[in-house]
Amino acid sequence: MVRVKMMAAAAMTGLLAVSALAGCGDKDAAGGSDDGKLVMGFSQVGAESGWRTANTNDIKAAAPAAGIELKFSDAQGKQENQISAIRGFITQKVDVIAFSPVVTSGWDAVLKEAKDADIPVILTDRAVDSQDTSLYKTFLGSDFVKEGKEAGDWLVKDSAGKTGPINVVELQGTTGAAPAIDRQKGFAEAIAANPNIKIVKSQTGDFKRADGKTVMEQFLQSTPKIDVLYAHNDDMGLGAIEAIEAAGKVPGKDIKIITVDAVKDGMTALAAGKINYIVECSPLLGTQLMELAKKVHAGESVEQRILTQETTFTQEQAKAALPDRKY
Ligand code: GYE
Repeated sequence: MVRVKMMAAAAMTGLLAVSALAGCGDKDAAGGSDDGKLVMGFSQVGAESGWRTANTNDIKAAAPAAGIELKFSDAQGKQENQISAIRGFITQKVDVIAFSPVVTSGWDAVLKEAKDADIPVILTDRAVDSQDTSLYKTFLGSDFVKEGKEAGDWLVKDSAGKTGPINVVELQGTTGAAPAIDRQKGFAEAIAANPNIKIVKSQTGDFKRADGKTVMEQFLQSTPKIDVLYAHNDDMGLGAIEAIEAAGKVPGKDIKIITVDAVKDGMTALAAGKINYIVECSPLLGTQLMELAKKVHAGESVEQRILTQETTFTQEQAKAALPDRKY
């Protein structure tokens, strides 16, 4: 009787084990899905900007083109959603986890969980501040300090020979996000070359158009003389343009505007003379990301840091580039 019971229990355990496996992303012994496809869990920041939409579309198109099954999760701008999405991917035993961390800090615990589960992690677009770099395989994305520096360099050149103070207001990206921290830093370093250039106000607009507009309205009310707006992305710059026009000023002339991203809407405003200069940040990371996923899954070594190729645009260059702009 006891023996029968034990056998029944063993059979049940066996069944449970099988169903547990089947529930785990239908993995085969090699870690792929049943149909041999590599499975990637991807946690996206949200849909805060035109850049983000272009990035999401590119990743969603690149996965099937590379024969990769994509499990896509939108965190709606919240770190806790990203952490639970990553935990979900670990439970599902995906082959590779990729994510664009909304902020830089607070990832060590969940990255450790992925490492313990033997699931390689790829950072895409934004960095984390984890000291232990073995927690992820690589970081694919732009050099945001360089972007900020290029924005500042343009202003230094543009202000050459001008006397008197040049008052700059700054619309920062999401507080604590790598591109906000680094674009602020690079810009500040570059404008130090001209002591006339001063940042008189600096506040977050969360990379969103609506926030760019409301914060610019406040800047306009509180600051009598604004010469330049530096916005960490096109969307905030475009929102600010609405506020500037509503205040009866001419964007691009009364207030010069520098932004980062070079998405179509930004480039259109640049070509129309409402923005003065845009530093490009490419959202088209999908194809490279899928190639990296295949490599890390195969156990091949990859570079710890992979930089995106980027350029800058003046108003004339924007006019020439617009017809072929992909995003
Ligand atoms: O510049 C901004 C987006 O992380 C590089 O996030 C990205 C930034 C991009 O919301 O528009």
